[in-house]
Amino acid sequence: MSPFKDLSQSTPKAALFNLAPLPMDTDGIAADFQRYYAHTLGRDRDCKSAYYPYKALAIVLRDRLMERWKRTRQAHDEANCKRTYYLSLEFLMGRSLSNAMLNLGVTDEVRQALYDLGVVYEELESAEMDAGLGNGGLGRLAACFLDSCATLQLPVKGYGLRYEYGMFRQLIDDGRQLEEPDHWLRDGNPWELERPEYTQRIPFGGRSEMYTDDAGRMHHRWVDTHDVLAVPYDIPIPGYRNQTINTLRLWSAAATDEFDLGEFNAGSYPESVAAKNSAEHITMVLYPNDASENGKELRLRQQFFLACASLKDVMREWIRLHGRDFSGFADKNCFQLNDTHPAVSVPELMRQLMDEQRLDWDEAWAITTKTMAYTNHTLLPEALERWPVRLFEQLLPRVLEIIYEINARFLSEVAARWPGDQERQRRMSLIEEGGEPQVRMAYLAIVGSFSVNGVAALHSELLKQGLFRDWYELWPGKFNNKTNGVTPRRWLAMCNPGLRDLLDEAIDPRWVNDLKHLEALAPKADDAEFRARWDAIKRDNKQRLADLVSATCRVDFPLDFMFDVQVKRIHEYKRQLLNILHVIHLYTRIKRGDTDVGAPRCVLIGGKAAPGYEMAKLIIKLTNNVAKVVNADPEVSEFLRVAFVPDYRVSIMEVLAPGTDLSEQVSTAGKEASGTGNMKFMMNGAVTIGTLDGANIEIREQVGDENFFLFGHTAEEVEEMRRRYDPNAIINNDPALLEVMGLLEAGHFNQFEGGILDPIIQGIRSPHDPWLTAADFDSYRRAQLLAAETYHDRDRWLRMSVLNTAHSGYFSSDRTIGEYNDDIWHLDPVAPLPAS
Ligand code: 26W
Repeated sequence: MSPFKDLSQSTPKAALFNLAPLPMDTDGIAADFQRYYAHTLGRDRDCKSAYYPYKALAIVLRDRLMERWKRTRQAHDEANCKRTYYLSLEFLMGRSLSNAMLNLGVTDEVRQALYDLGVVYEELESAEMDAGLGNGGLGRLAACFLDSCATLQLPVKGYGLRYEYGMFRQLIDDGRQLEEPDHWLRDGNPWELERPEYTQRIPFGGRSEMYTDDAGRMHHRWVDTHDVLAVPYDIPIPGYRNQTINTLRLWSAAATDEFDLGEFNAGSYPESVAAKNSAEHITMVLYPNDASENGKELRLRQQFFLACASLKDVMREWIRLHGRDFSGFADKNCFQLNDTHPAVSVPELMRQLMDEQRLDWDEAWAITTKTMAYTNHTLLPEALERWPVRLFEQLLPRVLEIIYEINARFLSEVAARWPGDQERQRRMSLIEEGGEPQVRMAYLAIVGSFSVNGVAALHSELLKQGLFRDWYELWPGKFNNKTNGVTPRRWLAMCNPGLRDLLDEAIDPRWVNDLKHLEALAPKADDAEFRARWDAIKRDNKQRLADLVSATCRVDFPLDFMFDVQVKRIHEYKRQLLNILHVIHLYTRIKRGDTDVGAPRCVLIGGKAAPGYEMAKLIIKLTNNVAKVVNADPEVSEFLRVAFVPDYRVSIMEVLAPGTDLSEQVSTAGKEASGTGNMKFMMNGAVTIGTLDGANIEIREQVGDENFFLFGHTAEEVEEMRRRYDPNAIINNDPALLEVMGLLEAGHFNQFEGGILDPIIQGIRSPHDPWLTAADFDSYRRAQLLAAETYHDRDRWLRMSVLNTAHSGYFSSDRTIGEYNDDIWHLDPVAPLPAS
């Protein structure tokens, strides 16, 4: 029998829930830790694993989150407040332990308690697996946003998928990437709370039919479906020291009993039990592609599964609090779509309102278009989602009918506005005609939303002028910009304790909640004593970075070298290749005895390649091959070291950002929507070398031209240049680049691997190279030289470093979320009820 049916005969007294608040002091925490470690987990002195002390501490903190969590939920219910739901296929949460300690305000107490018990905190911290339920920027942004919403006490709930396997683990073998599954839930997840009582049924397949109800009204229904259960798991999202705990609800797929047994006859019992698998496969694994869609059926299943389960969950809550009157629904609910991945929510909300709640089309459409808001995260055409109509027909027949109806009504609006403009109707249709008709998910998201935003100023402008031009002409008021941000809790207070302590002492300690206070650092850049302390902290952080590189790459990074870091997904547009070409250039100079290259430097590159992206994988191989040659040459390694850090992820960035001197943000202008790693580095006092792309532009505006190493063509110049791009002429006219290409072409970095780098060489030399790598080489080389010379001038560099942190306040995700709330969500903050 199902454990969540209401079968209990007992009626618990209020006393059951009347608990004294848990102690937050060292002794109280130590006592609980001991009890969980010895009694709950049953460990004794023979246990040598760091995992169990981690788990015991996680339970200690979870208890303390739990009591505040309930009070937050009750406060939201009682306030009858408007709420926002952040719908995302990815939440890249990383580790939760230190973040829970920091936000609960018990970091010192926990450390003291563990110290008293002889437990080393750092060991226990590293026993936690990263929750890697995302690819990169978009998924980590969702995680930063949840932190800010809780800190601002906004009633925002995240909805996502509980993938059994997160982002693959990257191993490097002979310089090449190998992928290994990330079974992150293997040892259990102390941060989640299963909520089987809120399970939802998700339909797939079947067909759509019409019927007449008792009142003689016609309706549609979706029948003969194969249903899958969606079981929610809740994760607490603590605000910073404010008693608020918001919720991230992740859905896990499970088979219904009838799914396997009803479908098949008694003769095929094993097959029918096996069919259970196909239901559970839906949330088995995160798709590891960022920036190229692959059109797999399972991915569309994931998208609908998230949309349908989340919308049903919101409906259930609405009906619990307001009954079946939907007239106030749009005033109290908002759905923020994280890219087009959950865009099937538009027709699915229509379906639930019409087919399940019996609203008519106009009522349902008014609600949908007043509640949906869409964020775009990329301009790359290959990343724009399109689903074959045929797939929709098989998997979601009733949803497809609704998409057709939305399209028909929309196109008649276009026809009315631009009579006779057939070409425009064809361009704007939600259905792309051609060999295989496709549903254009971005257009579906725009039609169904009242707000469409990009993630940095340039990106939002380019959307209006390019990709969404027709749409901007039709509905200019829908379009807006929300420049990304990152949470200063994780990305400064938690990952950089040295700097945190200095800031607490030097400026208003409320900086953690209001990052604008960092501005007060600016005058201190001129204070020599302050700079010396800044230098000492950076040095400690460089030591931590060097320890990580030594342990994972077997390369030594001397602390007095400039630490030059580029970490992000490997993609041609991000131009890790440009970075490597520059490394090769430095190598050629040093080899020739021309060692006047400014400060010696350690170049670190890290990031995962999508498993099917051969060029990205080759760039990893090239990096490792160059590293091998450079590091093995004693003449060179006096001035230059190179390493590729394997399995780049959130917990690695927590070590890299604080220890970095120079932040590489070198994408082809117009291609990187925003970037968020750039902000993490800046906050931690790194200076950026970058193009005028994404949020780099705003970073430079904030910090000032003189504290930023700018290079490269602008987005406009890039578009202009494409038509007459001649990389071979550029190479022939640039002795430095010619020499680099010469070494590559001579096989200097693939001596016993003949020809393997040819695709890279051909790419650089191709007049059709979309990333214009050769075009930016010379200005990149000059900017790098200036950076290295500047680094030599310790005072100058430290001043720049301080000013970068000082002017990074704008890039707090608290500012970003404040803008989402002011312009799109319009939520009132709600404080949790006081502890009884
Ligand atoms: C359909 C496959 C797919 C999967 C993920 C296509 C596209 C994506 C994302 C849009 C990729 C992504 O993470 N984009 C990044 O989003 C960040 C947060 O806004 C930005 O800072 C980055 O510039 C952008 O590349």
